[in-house]
Amino acid sequence: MKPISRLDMFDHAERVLKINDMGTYTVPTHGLYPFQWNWDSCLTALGQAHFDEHRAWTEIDTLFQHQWEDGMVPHIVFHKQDKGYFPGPDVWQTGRTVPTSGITQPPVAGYVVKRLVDHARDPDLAEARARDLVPKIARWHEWFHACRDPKKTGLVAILHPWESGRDNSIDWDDAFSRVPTDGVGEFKRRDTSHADAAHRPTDEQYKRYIWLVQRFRSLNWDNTRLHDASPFQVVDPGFNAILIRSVADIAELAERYGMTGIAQMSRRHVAEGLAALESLWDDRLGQYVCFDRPAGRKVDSASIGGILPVFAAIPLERVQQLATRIEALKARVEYLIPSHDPADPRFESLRYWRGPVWLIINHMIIDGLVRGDVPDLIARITSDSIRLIEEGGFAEYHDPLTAEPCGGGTFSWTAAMIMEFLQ
Ligand code: 9WN
Repeated sequence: MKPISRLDMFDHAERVLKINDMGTYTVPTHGLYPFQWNWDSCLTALGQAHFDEHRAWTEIDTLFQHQWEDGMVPHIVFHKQDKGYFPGPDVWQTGRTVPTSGITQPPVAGYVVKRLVDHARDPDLAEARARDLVPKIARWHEWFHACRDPKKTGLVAILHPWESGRDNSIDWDDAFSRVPTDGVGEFKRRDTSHADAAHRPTDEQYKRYIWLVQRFRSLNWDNTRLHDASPFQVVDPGFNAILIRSVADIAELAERYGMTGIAQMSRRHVAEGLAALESLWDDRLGQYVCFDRPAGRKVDSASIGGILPVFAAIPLERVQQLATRIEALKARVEYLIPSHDPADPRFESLRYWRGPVWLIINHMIIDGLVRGDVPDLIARITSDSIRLIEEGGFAEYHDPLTAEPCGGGTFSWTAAMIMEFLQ
């Protein structure tokens, strides 16, 4: 791979976004992911806004055109047929005119919309588009609170590892081992024909992914039943932090636009979420950890999901502790921040969410660290992120020890995040 110079990097990133632009939505990368993915799209819009704000808003509008009647925003919208990805619409069978998957993904939309508004060069455009999106995003948030926190604990559960966006994280290993594989027929994975199998989840994990899809499909994707029917219900601190942050950002926009009901309801959820998040703090690891709902216990796993809460308005003392946690990781990798602690024997530097660095995560963590008065650490994470692209190109993710590019290449959210880092 030809190294990418820092001087050319911004323009190069813009080219990547244009290559992946399908007109009204952007694919994460051609081949491996030929559809619209929920959190990819939202984070990609942050990059598009650097050169075309209209286009950025369209990206999010398109996603919300496929919001379900119950409020859920699906994790994939299958705009066009493409045999290159498994599982496609024929497996999900959600019965929608434009097919979608039946699960969701980390709700970054609220955060992204507020960021687009705050950085807008065209504030009138931003306000008009945000006014339309705020009630839709608030409905999605309400869906989370109603369907993924039925006992009103203040925290929501994911029902499928794909919902976390961190598909094969070590966080899920225990809970996932209780997901059966019986009744899963033969299938042909497509991902491993585009990307190195050694960088991807295992076949065993794929069987369990599909078992869960089949289970939810047998319940007609009725979200009032899915939570209790799922053997996999994990409370991920990172996912919850993203939700809490987005709810807080929507509260602020709603207040600005006189949408008082949304603002009040959102503020209440933020307060409940932040209070409950505290129960996931782990003193030994110095970070947050997941909670396995059916097993009724915390998960002993030092992943990036437990550092991501810095993205929400957690107490300042916790921000400092998470900064210390990242400082400790500095000695174990060449490039921050690994998605799992290398001190854990389960760490794998090349395998997807079990070790590699993801620039979207670096972006959110940097944003949160601003409250912590740690400029050197922020500068270090930013420069590591840029060095990864210089050395490994616009890959989906990178080895934190060597910068080896992994997964798909020419990747939209990697390009978008670089534009944010370089701004
Ligand atoms: C399943 C598109 C998506 C990201 C996820 C990432 C990966 C899909 C897959 O790719 O997941 O949704 O097939 O591996 O884990 O975060 O949104 O880039």
